[in-house]
Amino acid sequence: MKTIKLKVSMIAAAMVLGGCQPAPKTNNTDTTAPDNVLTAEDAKQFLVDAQHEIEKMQLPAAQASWSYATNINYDTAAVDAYLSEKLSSRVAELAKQAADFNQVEVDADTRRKLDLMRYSLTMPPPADEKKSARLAQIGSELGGMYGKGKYCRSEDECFSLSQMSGFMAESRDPDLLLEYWKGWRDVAPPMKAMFAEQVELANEGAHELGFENVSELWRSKYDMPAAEFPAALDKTWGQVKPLYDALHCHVRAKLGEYYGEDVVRQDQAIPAHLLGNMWAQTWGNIYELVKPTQKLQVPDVTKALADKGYDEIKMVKQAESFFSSLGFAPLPETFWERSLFLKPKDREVVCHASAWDLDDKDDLRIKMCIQKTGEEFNVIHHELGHNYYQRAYKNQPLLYRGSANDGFHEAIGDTIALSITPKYLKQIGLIDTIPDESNDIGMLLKVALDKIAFLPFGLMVDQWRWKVLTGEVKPEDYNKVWWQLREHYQGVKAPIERSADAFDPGAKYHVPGNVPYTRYFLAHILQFQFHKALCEKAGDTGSIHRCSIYGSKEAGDALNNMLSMGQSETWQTALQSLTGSPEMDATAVLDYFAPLKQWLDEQNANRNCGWPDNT
Ligand code: X8Z
Ligand code: ZN
Repeated sequence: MKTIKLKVSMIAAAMVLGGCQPAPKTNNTDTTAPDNVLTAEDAKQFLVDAQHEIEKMQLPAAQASWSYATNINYDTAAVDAYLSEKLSSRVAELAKQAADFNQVEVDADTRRKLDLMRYSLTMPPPADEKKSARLAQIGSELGGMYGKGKYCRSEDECFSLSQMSGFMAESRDPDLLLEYWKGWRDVAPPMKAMFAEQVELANEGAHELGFENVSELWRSKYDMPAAEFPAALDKTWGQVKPLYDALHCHVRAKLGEYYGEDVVRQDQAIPAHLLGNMWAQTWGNIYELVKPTQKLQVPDVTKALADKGYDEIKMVKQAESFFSSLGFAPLPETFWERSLFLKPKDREVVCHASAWDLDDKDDLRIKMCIQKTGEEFNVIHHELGHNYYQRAYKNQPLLYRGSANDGFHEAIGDTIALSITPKYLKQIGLIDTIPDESNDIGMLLKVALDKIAFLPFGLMVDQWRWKVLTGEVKPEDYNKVWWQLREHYQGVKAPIERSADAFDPGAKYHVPGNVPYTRYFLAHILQFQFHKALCEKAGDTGSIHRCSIYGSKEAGDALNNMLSMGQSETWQTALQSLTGSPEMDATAVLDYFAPLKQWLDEQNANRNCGWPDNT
């Protein structure tokens, strides 16, 4: 992860990689300005050169990274680590040079670019060559360990994560669920020592860049002081917590009815293996267990895709056509030629879905081991949202080729997926009739099980990581604190005692992959703000949860305007340009789910809600 394009990190979000040309003037080397004093002109020239140099280094690094992620072996690992180290060590040098201009008076645009350069690395390497190479090697190895991870029940019966995710979604046998839950987590203990070493090395790099530690660096990227960012998150979480608590209460009660109250105790956190997802981060797969008792029509997208004969490529084409209906140009031919849509049988790949922009021109790709489910249909929209964002800002200067903040990048495809309503499914022929509004509680509950259940998970991953990165939590307490936070935020607990060497955070892609996670919390709030604003532009005046912006050029134009800004303005300005307000605000979430909240409160009236706070 390092790319400005993120390529290396594979998600679209990230950072600059680095390098630049004739060394920019620094305090030590400048010979043109009197007394070696850096000037605003020097800063501008430095940025021109630096962006040019980085641009040239990025493509090969991204190609090596793609080759590794789509074919994990000894050689691709070596080339990826080599080029990624070259790039990130050069970017780190440039970031330090950018800091030399901290006291120079420059215009706002120059200051923004210099700052973006300083913040661009996720795991900054120390200047020491050996340490920098070791950091790159660890990054590459951890990614490979996760990608290759599997659980073997016996010598000749092994399961991939994709397979086990499918079982977790469908099985209702608690013993089997526990077996997969536990089996997958066995991939992580071997990562722990390397992860701890990586933290040390990257903290050294962050320190050289003038940050206390990597935590401060990560929190510096939000157009506000790093120290104020956690409070902004807490405020938003406070807005949605009553809705989460109501959902949790209902789900726990229904799981208690199904599995027995000895398995799901009604005064405790919910055991993590029963929620239909390997990490208990989205719960939509247990809709059937928690749905209202009255018969409701809720479209089953997985079934509709099968009934209509959709294969993986057709699912992607359908998602593309949504963006086309908004006025976005079709994806390039190379997207179809170079993307990875299916899990290959002959080699190991990193199946975790990602979107790539290799050259900042038109080489867009996704990498996914697509399953033919409604859930994955949403993930395809998510990934394409990254690609369309990347294309919209490709003409910005390199340092502005990014999203307004990383939550924006994660929110775009999800925003589009909020428009996969029954009305839309009927329009594209996936279902035959649109259920009337009396069925809406079912649909709202299904969406909440994914989107509202996700929120505390989206928050806690980096609450854990920030503590790890500041050194507040040491390796011996990694797992203990992970589960304290899981319980505190999510009200979810480990179903069995965890062993002393367990490293459960390592069993979540973004931890070994070093992808900051707060972006997904932000995205889950922002997407409702975007959806509301776009529905207004589209002139859809009905209930917000029934709105689809499919076919609206007005909505498409408004969206494209924000996407094309890239990172050239603060995220608050970008947000205002689309929604009319610069504030991140969960009111749009609460409005969307208002009928469900009322229904949940009625269901929960005589129930015991909540779980013991362990902090
Ligand atoms: O990692 C992703 C995307 C790629 S950026 C598939 N997501 C998070 C996750 O899977 O944990 C999307 C939602 C949360
Ligand atoms: Zn994403």
